[in-house]
Amino acid sequence: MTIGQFDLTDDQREIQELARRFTADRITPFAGEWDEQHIFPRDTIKAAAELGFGAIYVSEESGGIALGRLEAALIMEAMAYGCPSTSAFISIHNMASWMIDRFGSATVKGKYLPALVTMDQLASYCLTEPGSGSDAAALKTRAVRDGDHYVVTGSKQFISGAGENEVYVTMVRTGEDGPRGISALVIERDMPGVSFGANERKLGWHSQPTRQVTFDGVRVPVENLVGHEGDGFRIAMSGLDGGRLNIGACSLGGAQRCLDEAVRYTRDRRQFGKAIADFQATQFTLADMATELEAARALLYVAAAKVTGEAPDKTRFAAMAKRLATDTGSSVVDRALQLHGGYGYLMDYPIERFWRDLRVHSILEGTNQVMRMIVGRELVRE
Ligand code: FAD
Ligand code: 2MC
Repeated sequence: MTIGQFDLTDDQREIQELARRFTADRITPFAGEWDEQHIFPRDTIKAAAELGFGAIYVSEESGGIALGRLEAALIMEAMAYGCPSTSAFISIHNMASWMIDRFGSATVKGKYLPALVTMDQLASYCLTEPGSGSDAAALKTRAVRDGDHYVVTGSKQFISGAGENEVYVTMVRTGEDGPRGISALVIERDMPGVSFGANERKLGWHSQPTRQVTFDGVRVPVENLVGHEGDGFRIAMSGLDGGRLNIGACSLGGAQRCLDEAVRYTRDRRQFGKAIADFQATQFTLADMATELEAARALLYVAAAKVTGEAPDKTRFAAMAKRLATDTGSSVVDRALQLHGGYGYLMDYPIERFWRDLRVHSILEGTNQVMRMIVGRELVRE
């Protein structure tokens, strides 16, 4: 879709169909078990890479499939129909890999991207610290230059994939306080001095681990710098422009699944002598769910086109779309749960898993208050 053209192209429909088929075969039948037993589905993730889904917007020169952000959103949305947690995990890998491809030197790209595009190695994105979440530019992990190495000390909090993933695109302080003193470094899991906390016990996102990462005097070659010293915050934020679209898309996909489940369930379930879908109250609820979902999807697709096209207002649109898609997604899933009555609360039906998985999308990759901050301050600045 280009802006002003309100339909997907044939190529976009084809990629969407490919992702839907992959989801139906490889994700949907297993996602309940991954959630319940906290299984990290590395084989399925590797199979996604065979379709190019490990490097969706990485350039072809680096082995990626070089698609736009709308195509990425379509893929994430389709996979989230089966499992939002696994889809979001793949999104984070894509974001970190893209940062290396877009801003890295030939050396750092050559060193890491071949194994990342095939997902033989997986990448994490390390911005948040125990003392700096929303105020990301206050991060304290320090990298001090020592000859042709940086010596990195500090810790990162809530890192998706930590412990499992091999590659950590890490925002570190090489200079002054504030955003301009931050650089982006690629750190490997197996470098001496890297260690991991316990796997966090979470409400949702059970198909992937979340851990603290600690760097204790880790010696990282200077060639692992992504971009120049001081560029790290800008690089981290431009990664998040796309990441936020994908998280929004994961909410749309999860919510669409729950809407479809609710339509099916309310047509089958009978009370007071008829299907509950025959009550107008039910139809009005379903109508609102579908309408709000389509509105959020439309904004997200426009925002995705803006990020692909490097539009000047892309960050604001990505923030608006993330805020609306994640809040709407959770609200749609909540109503789907209500329409299932007591059964919606049981693990026998998938709704409660989506309810738990989508909840965190309003918090991570920037809370929805931070999204409002990004939009609001630009509005009053204009
Ligand atoms: P805080 O910043 O302490 O915020 C607490 C509350 O205060 C929030 O409601 C917030 O919106 C509000 N608030 C803060 N400042 C303001 C303000 N100025 N105005 C209004 N309200 C405000 N991070 C990574 O770097 N990499 C990852 O892979 C990653 N994965 C994650 C996975 C999970 C499961 C979770 C839960 C988090 C993950 N995060 C990751 C961290 C996530 O990005 C942060 O949790 C998030 O940015 C919020 O930071 P915080 O938790 O420190 O909350
Ligand atoms: N693209 C490029 N550059 C950007 C940018 C973007 N989207 N956003 C900001 N910048 C630049 C900005 O232009 C400025 O550059 P300069 O110094 O040249 O003027 C610099 O970065 C600093 O920007 P701000 O002045 O906006 O920085 P501030 O400290 O006020 O706050 C804020 C920015 C609040 C928007 C940012 O800290 C933020 O997004 N916080 C939320 C943190 C977050 O999203 N964490 C997610 C972690 S990842 C995760 O959760 C996962 C699951 C992977």
